[in-house]
Amino acid sequence: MSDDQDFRRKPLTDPEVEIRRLSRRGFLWSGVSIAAGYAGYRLLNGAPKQGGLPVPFRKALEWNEAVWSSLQSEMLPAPTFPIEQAREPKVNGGLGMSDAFDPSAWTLRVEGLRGLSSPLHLSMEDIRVLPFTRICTEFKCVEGWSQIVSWGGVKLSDFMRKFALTGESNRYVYLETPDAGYYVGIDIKTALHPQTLLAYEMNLQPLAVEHGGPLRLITALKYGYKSLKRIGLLRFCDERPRDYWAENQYDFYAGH
Ligand SMILES: Nc1nc2c(c(=O)[nH]1)N[C@H]1C(S)=C(S)[C@@H](COP(=O)(O)O)O[C@H]1N2
Ligand SMILES: [Mo]
Repeated sequence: MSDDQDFRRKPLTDPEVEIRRLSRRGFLWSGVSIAAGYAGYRLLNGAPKQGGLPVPFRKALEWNEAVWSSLQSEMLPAPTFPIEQAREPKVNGGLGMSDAFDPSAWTLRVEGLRGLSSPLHLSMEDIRVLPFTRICTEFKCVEGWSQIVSWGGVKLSDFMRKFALTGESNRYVYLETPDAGYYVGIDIKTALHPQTLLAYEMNLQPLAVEHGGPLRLITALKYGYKSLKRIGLLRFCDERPRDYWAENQYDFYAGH
């Protein structure tokens, strides 16, 4: 006879009896855990201290750090290439790229950084004075083409450090074109990654309007659809923001 036949034969218990039995057991267990908690507290209180923390807490902290760094290591840098291999990518994706756009009148609106009571409006001059970074990585479109491209600009992490604030406690960044026709959300780890730039240079030239000039996002870890061209708004937020392609059944994280 197989086990599951055996199981089916087992008489059903009256649900009320079963509930009473379980709650009595629950009550006993709660007594046990209060006692265990108190014993644990006594132990902790008497525990040797290391760096101002009782050792068990210190261990938990170390464990947290190990988990965190293993999460970080999932975000290894994308491979880089010699700049001689860089070529112009094709112009792809015109969402939010309306004709009526005057790059000389452009400003970047920044909202939601902690400690920021009203939005910032930044010009390209404000952005050009920030530390400059250039990366040469493979730009991959989910449609199946890729191209080695060099990008220059300011790391989003440097930008965040400069403007404030404790943006790192926000969980997401939301970006939108000036006409709100295209919009993207990225998680904070991607935002802080050293290969995530606010780019204004492509292949050593000023970023052309059709490639997202004056300022676009570049994230080397993600498919091209996350790299929003023509940023009008940058908003730091706690909830996962809207995302054009995630709303159209593509992966929000878009890793490749
Ligand atoms: N504003 C805007 N940004 C966008 C898109 C778009 O349609 N509109 N398409 C994305 C996609 S799918 C890709 S592959 C890249 C292409 O960038 P490129 O035109 O500079 O090659 O831009 C991304 N950023
Ligand atoms: Mo793409």
